[in-house]
Amino acid sequence: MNAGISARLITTPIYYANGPPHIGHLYSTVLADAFHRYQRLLGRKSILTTGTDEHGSKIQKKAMDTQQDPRVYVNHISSQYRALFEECQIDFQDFIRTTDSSHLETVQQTWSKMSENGFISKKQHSGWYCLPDEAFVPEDQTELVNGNMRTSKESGHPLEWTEEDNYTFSVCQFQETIHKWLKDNRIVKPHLFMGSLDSLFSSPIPDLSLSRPTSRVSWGIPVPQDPTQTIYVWFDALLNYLTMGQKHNIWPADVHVVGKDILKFHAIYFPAFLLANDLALPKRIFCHSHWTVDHKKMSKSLNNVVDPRQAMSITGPEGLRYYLLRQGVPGYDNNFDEDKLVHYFNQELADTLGNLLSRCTGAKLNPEQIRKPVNQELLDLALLSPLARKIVESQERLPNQVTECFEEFNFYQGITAIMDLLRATNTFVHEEQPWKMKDNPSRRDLVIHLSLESLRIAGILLQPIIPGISSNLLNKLNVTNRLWSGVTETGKEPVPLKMDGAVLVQKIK
Ligand code: ME8
Repeated sequence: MNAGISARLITTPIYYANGPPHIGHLYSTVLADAFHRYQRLLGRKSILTTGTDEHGSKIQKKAMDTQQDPRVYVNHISSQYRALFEECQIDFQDFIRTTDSSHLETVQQTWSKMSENGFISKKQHSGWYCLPDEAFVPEDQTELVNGNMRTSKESGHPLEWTEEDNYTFSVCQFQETIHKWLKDNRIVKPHLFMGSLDSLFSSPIPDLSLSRPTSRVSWGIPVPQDPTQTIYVWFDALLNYLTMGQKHNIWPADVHVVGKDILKFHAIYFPAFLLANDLALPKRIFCHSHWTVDHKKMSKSLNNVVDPRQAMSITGPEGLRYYLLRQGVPGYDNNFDEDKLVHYFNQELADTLGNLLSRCTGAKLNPEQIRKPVNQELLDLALLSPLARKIVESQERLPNQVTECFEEFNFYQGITAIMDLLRATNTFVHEEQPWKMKDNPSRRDLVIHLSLESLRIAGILLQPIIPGISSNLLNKLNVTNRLWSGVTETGKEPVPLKMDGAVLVQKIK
Protein backbone atom coordinates (compact mmCIF):
# COMPACT_ATOMS: atom_id res chain seq x y z
CA MET A 1 0.00 0.00 0.00
CA ASN A 2 1.43 3.38 -0.77
CA ALA A 3 0.97 6.42 1.37
CA GLY A 4 -0.80 8.32 -1.45
CA ILE A 5 0.81 11.72 -1.80
CA SER A 6 -2.07 13.84 -0.73
CA ALA A 7 -4.94 11.39 -0.09
CA ARG A 8 -6.11 11.11 3.47
CA LEU A 9 -7.98 8.29 5.13
CA ILE A 10 -10.40 9.32 7.86
CA THR A 11 -12.36 6.66 9.70
CA THR A 12 -15.21 6.36 12.17
CA PRO A 13 -15.55 3.40 14.51
CA ILE A 14 -17.63 0.64 12.99
CA TYR A 15 -20.81 0.26 14.98
CA TYR A 16 -22.06 -2.92 16.61
CA ALA A 17 -24.98 -4.21 14.62
CA ASN A 18 -26.77 -5.19 17.82
CA GLY A 19 -29.28 -2.37 17.97
CA PRO A 20 -30.32 0.79 16.18
CA PRO A 21 -28.00 3.82 16.09
CA HIS A 22 -28.20 6.38 18.89
CA ILE A 23 -27.02 9.93 19.22
CA GLY A 24 -23.52 8.87 20.38
CA HIS A 25 -22.96 6.84 17.22
CA LEU A 26 -24.08 9.74 15.10
CA TYR A 27 -21.75 12.07 17.01
CA SER A 28 -18.62 10.01 16.22
CA THR A 29 -19.68 9.97 12.59
CA VAL A 30 -20.55 13.67 12.33
CA LEU A 31 -17.21 14.64 13.91
CA ALA A 32 -15.35 12.55 11.35
CA ASP A 33 -17.52 13.87 8.52
CA ALA A 34 -16.99 17.51 9.46
CA PHE A 35 -13.23 16.96 9.49
CA HIS A 36 -13.36 15.10 6.17
CA ARG A 37 -15.46 17.82 4.52
CA TYR A 38 -13.05 20.42 5.84
CA GLN A 39 -10.12 18.48 4.26
CA ARG A 40 -11.92 18.42 0.93
CA LEU A 41 -12.57 22.16 1.11
CA LEU A 42 -8.84 22.62 1.59
CA GLY A 43 -8.53 20.94 -1.79
CA ARG A 44 -7.21 17.65 -0.40
CA LYS A 45 -8.29 14.22 -1.44
CA SER A 46 -9.94 12.65 1.55
CA ILE A 47 -11.65 9.30 1.94
CA LEU A 48 -14.10 8.83 4.81
CA THR A 49 -15.04 5.31 5.80
CA THR A 50 -17.64 4.07 8.23
CA GLY A 51 -19.58 0.86 8.64
CA THR A 52 -20.88 -1.84 10.93
CA ASP A 53 -19.23 -4.39 13.19
CA GLU A 54 -21.34 -7.47 12.65
CA HIS A 55 -19.70 -10.49 14.28
CA GLY A 56 -19.26 -11.83 17.79
CA SER A 57 -21.14 -13.37 20.65
CA LYS A 58 -23.09 -10.21 21.47
CA ILE A 59 -24.68 -10.12 18.04
CA GLN A 60 -25.06 -13.89 17.91
CA LYS A 61 -26.98 -13.74 21.19
CA LYS A 62 -29.13 -10.82 20.07
CA ALA A 63 -30.09 -12.62 16.84
CA MET A 64 -30.91 -15.76 18.83
CA ASP A 65 -33.00 -13.82 21.34
CA THR A 66 -35.05 -12.35 18.53
CA GLN A 67 -35.18 -15.72 16.74
CA GLN A 68 -33.52 -14.45 13.63
CA ASP A 69 -30.74 -15.71 11.48
CA PRO A 70 -27.73 -13.53 12.40
CA ARG A 71 -27.20 -12.58 8.77
CA VAL A 72 -30.77 -11.37 8.40
CA TYR A 73 -30.52 -9.55 11.71
CA VAL A 74 -27.29 -7.68 10.84
CA ASN A 75 -28.57 -6.81 7.38
CA HIS A 76 -31.46 -5.06 8.98
CA ILE A 77 -29.41 -3.15 11.59
CA SER A 78 -26.62 -2.23 9.18
CA SER A 79 -29.14 -0.72 6.78
CA GLN A 80 -30.43 1.48 9.61
CA TYR A 81 -26.95 2.94 10.15
CA ARG A 82 -26.43 3.49 6.46
CA ALA A 83 -29.81 5.19 6.04
CA LEU A 84 -29.24 7.46 9.04
CA PHE A 85 -25.80 8.51 7.81
CA GLU A 86 -27.11 9.21 4.34
CA GLU A 87 -29.93 11.29 5.74
CA CYS A 88 -27.48 13.25 7.87
CA GLN A 89 -25.36 14.05 4.83
CA ILE A 90 -22.39 11.97 5.94
CA ASP A 91 -20.14 12.14 2.90
CA PHE A 92 -18.67 8.64 3.28
CA GLN A 93 -16.90 7.07 0.33
CA ASP A 94 -17.19 3.56 1.70
CA PHE A 95 -19.35 1.70 4.17
CA ILE A 96 -17.67 -1.47 5.37
CA ARG A 97 -19.53 -4.41 6.84
CA THR A 98 -17.35 -6.95 8.60
CA THR A 99 -19.41 -9.65 6.88
CA ASP A 100 -18.07 -8.45 3.49
CA SER A 101 -16.00 -11.13 1.77
CA SER A 102 -13.13 -8.69 1.04
CA HIS A 103 -12.85 -8.04 4.76
CA LEU A 104 -12.86 -11.76 5.58
CA GLU A 105 -9.88 -12.14 3.24
CA THR A 106 -7.93 -9.30 4.93
CA VAL A 107 -8.59 -10.72 8.38
CA GLN A 108 -7.60 -14.28 7.48
CA GLN A 109 -4.51 -13.18 5.55
CA THR A 110 -3.38 -10.95 8.41
CA TRP A 111 -3.97 -13.76 10.87
CA SER A 112 -1.99 -16.25 8.76
CA LYS A 113 0.93 -13.86 8.42
CA MET A 114 1.03 -13.17 12.16
CA SER A 115 0.77 -16.86 12.89
CA GLU A 116 3.59 -17.74 10.46
CA ASN A 117 5.75 -15.07 12.08
CA GLY A 118 5.17 -16.62 15.48
CA PHE A 119 3.04 -13.86 16.99
CA ILE A 120 0.03 -16.08 17.67
CA SER A 121 0.06 -19.22 19.79
CA LYS A 122 -2.64 -21.56 21.13
CA LYS A 123 -3.03 -21.69 24.90
CA GLN A 124 -5.44 -22.47 27.69
CA HIS A 125 -6.92 -19.11 28.59
CA SER A 126 -8.94 -18.38 31.66
CA GLY A 127 -10.27 -15.14 33.00
CA TRP A 128 -13.23 -12.86 33.54
CA TYR A 129 -15.06 -12.28 30.27
CA CYS A 130 -17.32 -9.30 29.71
CA LEU A 131 -19.91 -10.03 27.04
CA PRO A 132 -21.22 -6.46 26.59
CA ASP A 133 -17.65 -5.18 26.11
CA GLU A 134 -16.51 -8.31 24.21
CA ALA A 135 -13.27 -8.42 26.22
CA PHE A 136 -11.45 -10.29 28.97
CA VAL A 137 -10.96 -8.08 32.02
CA PRO A 138 -7.84 -8.48 34.23
CA GLU A 139 -8.61 -9.51 37.83
CA ASP A 140 -7.43 -6.17 39.29
CA GLN A 141 -9.87 -4.31 37.05
CA THR A 142 -12.87 -6.21 38.42
CA GLU A 143 -14.92 -5.71 41.55
CA LEU A 144 -17.59 -7.55 43.49
CA VAL A 145 -20.96 -5.84 43.57
CA ASN A 146 -23.69 -6.77 46.07
CA GLY A 147 -21.33 -9.42 47.44
CA ASN A 148 -21.80 -11.88 44.59
CA MET A 149 -21.72 -10.26 41.16
CA ARG A 150 -18.34 -9.56 39.60
CA THR A 151 -18.29 -6.55 37.29
CA SER A 152 -15.82 -4.58 35.22
CA LYS A 153 -14.63 -1.49 37.14
CA GLU A 154 -14.33 0.42 33.86
CA SER A 155 -17.71 -0.25 32.27
CA GLY A 156 -19.72 -1.63 35.22
CA HIS A 157 -20.85 -4.56 33.06
CA PRO A 158 -21.16 -8.08 34.55
CA LEU A 159 -18.42 -10.67 34.01
CA GLU A 160 -18.38 -14.42 33.71
CA TRP A 161 -15.48 -16.73 34.52
CA THR A 162 -14.35 -18.40 31.33
CA GLU A 163 -11.84 -21.19 30.72
CA GLU A 164 -11.14 -22.20 27.19
CA ASP A 165 -8.51 -22.93 24.58
CA ASN A 166 -7.73 -19.97 22.43
CA TYR A 167 -5.10 -18.34 20.38
CA THR A 168 -3.31 -15.53 22.15
CA PHE A 169 -1.15 -12.65 21.14
CA SER A 170 1.58 -11.19 23.30
CA VAL A 171 0.99 -7.44 23.40
CA CYS A 172 3.71 -6.63 25.91
CA GLN A 173 6.51 -7.24 23.39
CA PHE A 174 5.33 -4.06 21.61
CA GLN A 175 4.38 -2.16 24.73
CA GLU A 176 7.42 0.10 24.97
CA THR A 177 7.47 0.91 21.26
CA ILE A 178 3.80 1.83 21.32
CA HIS A 179 4.04 3.97 24.43
CA LYS A 180 7.00 5.87 23.02
CA TRP A 181 5.25 6.34 19.66
CA LEU A 182 2.14 7.69 21.38
CA LYS A 183 4.11 10.08 23.57
CA ASP A 184 6.71 11.28 21.07
CA ASN A 185 4.19 12.02 18.34
CA ARG A 186 1.27 13.13 20.49
CA ILE A 187 -0.90 10.72 18.52
CA VAL A 188 -3.92 10.87 20.81
CA LYS A 189 -5.91 14.10 20.67
CA PRO A 190 -7.10 15.82 22.80
CA HIS A 191 -3.99 15.12 24.83
CA LEU A 192 -5.91 14.79 28.09
CA PHE A 193 -6.99 11.27 27.04
CA MET A 194 -3.35 10.11 27.26
CA GLY A 195 -3.74 10.01 31.03
CA SER A 196 -6.01 6.96 30.90
CA LEU A 197 -3.55 5.18 28.61
CA ASP A 198 -0.39 6.02 30.57
CA SER A 199 -1.72 4.07 33.53
CA LEU A 200 -2.20 0.97 31.35
CA PHE A 201 1.45 1.11 30.32
CA SER A 202 2.66 1.19 33.92
CA SER A 203 2.67 -2.64 34.17
CA PRO A 204 3.03 -5.43 31.60
CA ILE A 205 0.00 -5.53 29.35
CA PRO A 206 -1.60 -9.00 29.57
CA ASP A 207 -1.73 -11.26 26.53
CA LEU A 208 -4.74 -10.73 24.34
CA SER A 209 -6.94 -13.68 23.52
CA LEU A 210 -7.49 -13.56 19.75
CA SER A 211 -10.07 -16.30 19.29
CA ARG A 212 -13.05 -18.03 20.87
CA PRO A 213 -14.02 -21.70 20.61
CA THR A 214 -16.50 -22.07 17.78
CA SER A 215 -18.69 -24.06 20.16
CA ARG A 216 -19.27 -20.77 22.04
CA VAL A 217 -19.03 -18.23 19.26
CA SER A 218 -19.78 -19.40 15.77
CA TRP A 219 -20.90 -16.07 14.30
CA GLY A 220 -17.57 -14.76 13.10
CA ILE A 221 -14.59 -15.35 10.87
CA PRO A 222 -13.05 -18.84 11.28
CA VAL A 223 -9.39 -19.09 12.25
CA PRO A 224 -7.53 -20.20 9.10
CA GLN A 225 -6.87 -23.95 9.24
CA ASP A 226 -8.64 -24.37 12.58
CA PRO A 227 -12.42 -24.42 12.26
CA THR A 228 -12.75 -25.11 16.00
CA GLN A 229 -11.88 -21.46 16.67
CA THR A 230 -13.54 -18.18 15.67
CA ILE A 231 -11.50 -14.98 15.40
CA TYR A 232 -12.04 -12.51 18.25
CA VAL A 233 -14.44 -9.78 17.22
CA TRP A 234 -12.08 -6.92 18.11
CA PHE A 235 -9.29 -8.33 15.92
CA ASP A 236 -11.84 -8.66 13.14
CA ALA A 237 -13.28 -5.17 13.75
CA LEU A 238 -10.02 -3.23 14.03
CA LEU A 239 -8.79 -4.71 10.78
CA ASN A 240 -11.68 -3.00 8.99
CA TYR A 241 -9.34 -0.02 8.68
CA LEU A 242 -6.81 -2.16 6.86
CA THR A 243 -9.45 -3.56 4.49
CA MET A 244 -10.47 0.00 3.68
CA GLY A 245 -6.87 1.25 3.43
CA GLN A 246 -5.99 -1.55 1.00
CA LYS A 247 -9.07 -0.94 -1.10
CA HIS A 248 -8.41 2.80 -1.39
CA ASN A 249 -4.64 2.42 -1.51
CA ILE A 250 -3.97 4.77 1.42
CA TRP A 251 -2.00 3.83 4.52
CA PRO A 252 -1.71 4.71 7.31
CA ALA A 253 -4.92 6.49 8.19
CA ASP A 254 -4.72 10.18 8.84
CA VAL A 255 -7.13 10.00 11.70
CA HIS A 256 -9.21 7.37 13.42
CA VAL A 257 -12.11 9.03 15.26
CA VAL A 258 -13.09 6.99 18.33
CA GLY A 259 -15.03 7.33 21.56
CA LYS A 260 -13.15 7.21 24.87
CA ASP A 261 -14.58 3.76 25.64
CA ILE A 262 -12.65 2.21 22.75
CA LEU A 263 -9.47 4.26 22.89
CA LYS A 264 -7.46 1.40 24.41
CA PHE A 265 -8.29 -0.87 21.47
CA HIS A 266 -7.16 1.75 18.97
CA ALA A 267 -4.13 3.11 20.79
CA ILE A 268 -2.69 -0.18 22.09
CA TYR A 269 -4.05 -3.34 20.44
CA PHE A 270 -4.44 -2.02 16.91
CA PRO A 271 -0.90 -0.57 16.77
CA ALA A 272 0.39 -3.88 18.15
CA PHE A 273 -1.32 -5.76 15.29
CA LEU A 274 0.16 -3.30 12.80
CA LEU A 275 3.66 -3.64 14.25
CA ALA A 276 3.37 -7.42 14.04
CA ASN A 277 2.62 -6.94 10.34
CA ASP A 278 5.31 -4.33 9.64
CA LEU A 279 2.65 -1.79 8.78
CA ALA A 280 2.84 1.94 9.44
CA LEU A 281 1.04 3.28 12.50
CA PRO A 282 -1.81 5.83 12.28
CA LYS A 283 -1.00 9.52 12.24
CA ARG A 284 -3.66 10.56 14.69
CA ILE A 285 -6.31 9.06 16.95
CA PHE A 286 -8.99 11.57 17.75
CA CYS A 287 -10.89 10.67 20.88
CA HIS A 288 -14.17 12.12 22.10
CA SER A 289 -16.21 11.86 25.26
CA HIS A 290 -19.78 10.75 25.64
CA TRP A 291 -23.22 12.26 25.47
CA THR A 292 -25.18 11.87 28.67
CA VAL A 293 -28.85 12.33 29.45
CA ASP A 294 -29.73 14.11 32.71
CA HIS A 295 -25.98 13.82 33.31
CA LYS A 296 -26.28 10.03 33.34
CA LYS A 297 -24.72 7.57 30.95
CA MET A 298 -27.10 6.59 28.14
CA SER A 299 -28.08 2.97 28.49
CA LYS A 300 -30.84 0.68 27.38
CA SER A 301 -31.50 -0.40 30.97
CA LEU A 302 -32.10 3.22 32.04
CA ASN A 303 -34.27 3.63 28.97
CA ASN A 304 -32.71 7.02 28.28
CA VAL A 305 -31.07 6.38 24.92
CA VAL A 306 -31.54 9.33 22.57
CA ASP A 307 -32.87 8.29 19.19
CA PRO A 308 -31.43 10.56 16.48
CA ARG A 309 -34.67 10.24 14.53
CA GLN A 310 -36.64 11.77 17.37
CA ALA A 311 -34.21 14.73 17.47
CA MET A 312 -34.33 15.03 13.68
CA SER A 313 -38.11 15.16 13.74
CA ILE A 314 -37.71 18.48 15.59
CA THR A 315 -34.89 20.24 13.76
CA GLY A 316 -34.19 18.06 10.74
CA PRO A 317 -30.78 16.44 10.19
CA GLU A 318 -28.93 19.71 9.65
CA GLY A 319 -30.20 21.11 12.93
CA LEU A 320 -29.04 17.98 14.72
CA ARG A 321 -25.60 18.07 13.10
CA TYR A 322 -25.34 21.72 14.10
CA TYR A 323 -26.32 20.98 17.68
CA LEU A 324 -23.92 18.06 18.11
CA LEU A 325 -20.97 20.05 16.80
CA ARG A 326 -22.03 23.31 18.45
CA GLN A 327 -22.50 21.92 21.92
CA GLY A 328 -20.16 18.94 21.80
CA VAL A 329 -16.83 19.64 23.47
CA PRO A 330 -14.82 16.55 22.57
CA GLY A 331 -12.73 16.43 25.76
CA TYR A 332 -15.70 16.37 28.12
CA ASP A 333 -19.00 14.58 28.49
CA ASN A 334 -21.87 16.62 27.09
CA ASN A 335 -25.43 16.50 28.26
CA PHE A 336 -28.02 16.05 25.53
CA ASP A 337 -30.80 18.58 25.95
CA GLU A 338 -33.73 18.88 23.56
CA ASP A 339 -34.43 22.48 24.65
CA LYS A 340 -30.89 23.45 23.69
CA LEU A 341 -31.26 21.67 20.38
CA VAL A 342 -34.22 23.92 19.59
CA HIS A 343 -32.55 26.96 21.14
CA TYR A 344 -29.43 26.78 18.97
CA PHE A 345 -31.50 26.11 15.90
CA ASN A 346 -33.81 29.06 16.43
CA GLN A 347 -31.36 31.56 17.87
CA GLU A 348 -28.35 30.89 15.72
CA LEU A 349 -29.47 29.29 12.48
CA ALA A 350 -32.86 30.99 12.08
CA ASP A 351 -32.50 34.32 13.92
CA THR A 352 -28.83 35.08 13.42
CA LEU A 353 -27.96 33.49 10.08
CA GLY A 354 -31.35 33.33 8.33
CA ASN A 355 -32.46 36.72 9.54
CA LEU A 356 -29.31 38.49 8.39
CA LEU A 357 -29.78 37.02 4.94
CA SER A 358 -33.39 38.08 4.65
CA ARG A 359 -32.59 41.56 5.98
CA CYS A 360 -29.97 42.42 3.42
CA THR A 361 -31.48 40.68 0.43
CA GLY A 362 -35.01 42.08 0.80
CA ALA A 363 -36.37 43.69 -2.38
CA LYS A 364 -36.82 47.06 -0.68
CA LEU A 365 -33.32 47.37 0.65
CA ASN A 366 -31.61 45.65 -2.23
CA PRO A 367 -33.88 46.38 -5.23
CA GLU A 368 -31.23 45.40 -7.79
CA GLN A 369 -30.84 42.03 -6.05
CA ILE A 370 -27.10 42.08 -6.35
CA ARG A 371 -23.99 41.53 -4.34
CA LYS A 372 -21.46 44.15 -5.30
CA PRO A 373 -18.05 45.27 -4.14
CA VAL A 374 -17.68 48.80 -2.84
CA ASN A 375 -15.12 51.47 -3.51
CA GLN A 376 -11.87 50.90 -1.70
CA GLU A 377 -12.04 54.41 -0.23
CA LEU A 378 -15.30 53.51 1.40
CA LEU A 379 -13.66 50.56 2.99
CA ASP A 380 -10.85 52.68 4.28
CA LEU A 381 -10.92 51.78 7.91
CA ALA A 382 -10.59 55.41 8.99
CA LEU A 383 -13.97 56.17 7.43
CA LEU A 384 -15.76 53.37 9.15
CA SER A 385 -17.64 53.40 12.39
CA PRO A 386 -16.09 51.39 15.24
CA LEU A 387 -18.61 48.60 14.71
CA ALA A 388 -17.97 48.47 10.95
CA ARG A 389 -14.26 48.39 11.63
CA LYS A 390 -14.76 45.52 14.03
CA ILE A 391 -16.67 43.63 11.35
CA VAL A 392 -14.06 44.17 8.66
CA GLU A 393 -11.35 43.07 11.08
CA SER A 394 -13.18 39.97 12.17
CA GLN A 395 -14.02 39.08 8.56
CA GLU A 396 -10.28 39.15 7.91
CA ARG A 397 -9.38 37.23 11.04
CA LEU A 398 -12.13 34.61 10.97
CA PRO A 399 -10.83 32.17 8.33
CA ASN A 400 -7.55 31.57 10.17
CA GLN A 401 -9.31 31.41 13.49
CA VAL A 402 -11.78 28.79 12.24
CA THR A 403 -9.01 26.85 10.51
CA GLU A 404 -7.11 26.56 13.79
CA CYS A 405 -10.22 25.24 15.54
CA PHE A 406 -11.24 22.79 12.81
CA GLU A 407 -7.69 21.39 12.59
CA GLU A 408 -8.11 20.25 16.20
CA PHE A 409 -11.74 19.11 15.84
CA ASN A 410 -12.78 22.03 18.03
CA PHE A 411 -15.80 22.63 15.87
CA TYR A 412 -17.71 24.24 18.73
CA GLN A 413 -15.11 27.01 18.98
CA GLY A 414 -15.08 27.61 15.24
CA ILE A 415 -18.87 27.83 15.15
CA THR A 416 -18.89 30.28 18.05
CA ALA A 417 -16.47 32.55 16.20
CA ILE A 418 -18.62 32.42 13.04
CA MET A 419 -21.76 33.21 15.03
CA ASP A 420 -19.99 36.12 16.76
CA LEU A 421 -19.35 37.69 13.38
CA LEU A 422 -22.93 37.14 12.24
CA ARG A 423 -24.31 38.56 15.46
CA ALA A 424 -22.07 41.63 15.22
CA THR A 425 -23.19 42.08 11.61
CA ASN A 426 -26.85 41.94 12.65
CA THR A 427 -26.18 44.59 15.29
CA PHE A 428 -24.38 46.68 12.67
CA VAL A 429 -27.37 46.53 10.31
CA HIS A 430 -29.69 47.31 13.19
CA GLU A 431 -27.69 50.37 14.21
CA GLU A 432 -26.98 51.68 10.74
CA GLN A 433 -30.60 51.30 9.58
CA PRO A 434 -29.67 51.14 5.88
CA TRP A 435 -33.36 51.27 4.92
CA LYS A 436 -33.25 54.93 6.01
CA MET A 437 -30.27 55.75 3.78
CA LYS A 438 -32.04 56.76 0.60
CA ASP A 439 -29.98 59.95 0.55
CA ASN A 440 -26.75 58.21 1.20
CA PRO A 441 -26.64 55.31 -1.26
CA SER A 442 -22.91 54.72 -0.95
CA ARG A 443 -23.20 54.28 2.79
CA ARG A 444 -26.16 51.96 2.25
CA ASP A 445 -24.15 49.97 -0.29
CA LEU A 446 -21.37 49.67 2.25
CA VAL A 447 -23.69 48.29 4.91
CA ILE A 448 -25.18 45.77 2.46
CA HIS A 449 -21.76 44.83 1.15
CA LEU A 450 -20.32 44.16 4.59
CA SER A 451 -23.39 42.16 5.59
CA LEU A 452 -23.32 40.01 2.47
CA GLU A 453 -19.59 39.49 2.94
CA SER A 454 -20.20 38.21 6.48
CA LEU A 455 -22.78 35.82 5.05
CA ARG A 456 -20.53 34.66 2.22
CA ILE A 457 -17.64 34.00 4.59
CA ALA A 458 -19.90 32.25 7.11
CA GLY A 459 -21.48 30.19 4.31
CA ILE A 460 -18.08 28.89 3.18
CA LEU A 461 -16.80 28.17 6.69
CA LEU A 462 -20.00 26.45 7.81
CA GLN A 463 -19.98 23.92 4.97
CA PRO A 464 -18.38 21.14 7.05
CA ILE A 465 -20.98 21.67 9.79
CA ILE A 466 -24.27 22.21 7.94
CA PRO A 467 -23.58 21.28 4.34
CA GLY A 468 -27.18 21.62 3.16
CA ILE A 469 -27.97 25.01 4.67
CA SER A 470 -24.57 26.36 3.62
CA SER A 471 -25.09 25.18 0.08
CA ASN A 472 -28.51 26.87 -0.07
CA LEU A 473 -27.04 30.05 1.33
CA LEU A 474 -24.14 30.10 -1.13
CA ASN A 475 -26.56 29.35 -3.99
CA LYS A 476 -28.70 32.32 -3.04
CA LEU A 477 -25.63 34.53 -2.79
CA ASN A 478 -24.43 33.09 -6.09
CA VAL A 479 -20.98 32.24 -4.74
CA THR A 480 -19.00 30.13 -7.18
CA ASN A 481 -15.68 29.59 -5.40
CA ARG A 482 -16.65 27.71 -2.25
CA LEU A 483 -13.24 26.33 -1.37
CA TRP A 484 -11.54 27.34 1.86
CA SER A 485 -9.08 29.42 -0.16
CA GLY A 486 -11.99 31.23 -1.82
CA VAL A 487 -12.99 32.80 1.44
CA THR A 488 -10.66 35.75 0.86
CA GLU A 489 -12.01 36.34 -2.65
CA THR A 490 -14.34 39.25 -2.20
CA GLY A 491 -14.92 39.55 -5.93
CA LYS A 492 -14.42 42.56 -8.15
CA GLU A 493 -17.61 42.47 -10.18
CA PRO A 494 -21.24 42.77 -9.10
CA VAL A 495 -22.96 39.39 -8.90
CA PRO A 496 -26.73 38.93 -9.23
CA LEU A 497 -28.29 37.22 -6.23
CA LYS A 498 -30.26 34.04 -6.86
CA MET A 499 -32.92 34.37 -4.24
CA ASP A 500 -35.38 31.57 -4.84
CA GLY A 501 -38.12 32.74 -2.52
CA ALA A 502 -37.52 29.91 -0.03
CA VAL A 503 -36.70 30.76 3.57
CA LEU A 504 -33.16 29.65 4.46
CA VAL A 505 -34.00 28.36 7.94
CA GLN A 506 -37.58 28.03 9.13
CA LYS A 507 -37.83 28.80 12.83
CA ILE A 508 -39.34 26.09 15.04
CA LYS A 509 -42.45 27.18 16.89
O1 ME8 B 1 -17.60 -0.02 20.31
N1 ME8 B 1 -21.73 9.35 23.43
O2 ME8 B 1 -19.25 -0.12 18.74
P1 ME8 B 1 -20.43 0.67 19.47
C1 ME8 B 1 -20.87 9.52 22.41
N2 ME8 B 1 -17.99 -1.97 17.41
N3 ME8 B 1 -20.43 8.51 21.66
C2 ME8 B 1 -20.83 7.29 21.95
C3 ME8 B 1 -21.71 7.01 23.01
C4 ME8 B 1 -22.18 8.12 23.76
N4 ME8 B 1 -23.03 8.00 24.75
N5 ME8 B 1 -21.93 5.69 23.04
C5 ME8 B 1 -21.21 5.16 22.02
C6 ME8 B 1 -18.05 -0.44 19.26
N6 ME8 B 1 -20.56 6.12 21.37
C7 ME8 B 1 -17.19 -1.27 18.34
C8 ME8 B 1 -16.20 -0.38 17.64
S1 ME8 B 1 -14.20 0.05 15.93
C9 ME8 B 1 -13.05 -0.89 15.15
C10 ME8 B 1 -15.26 -1.08 16.72
C11 ME8 B 1 -19.69 6.03 20.20
O3 ME8 B 1 -21.55 0.58 18.54
C12 ME8 B 1 -18.28 5.84 20.64
O4 ME8 B 1 -17.43 6.44 19.68
O5 ME8 B 1 -20.62 0.16 20.85
C13 ME8 B 1 -18.10 4.39 20.48
O6 ME8 B 1 -16.80 4.16 20.46
C14 ME8 B 1 -18.83 4.19 19.16
O7 ME8 B 1 -20.03 4.93 19.40
C15 ME8 B 1 -19.12 2.79 18.72
O8 ME8 B 1 -19.92 2.15 19.62
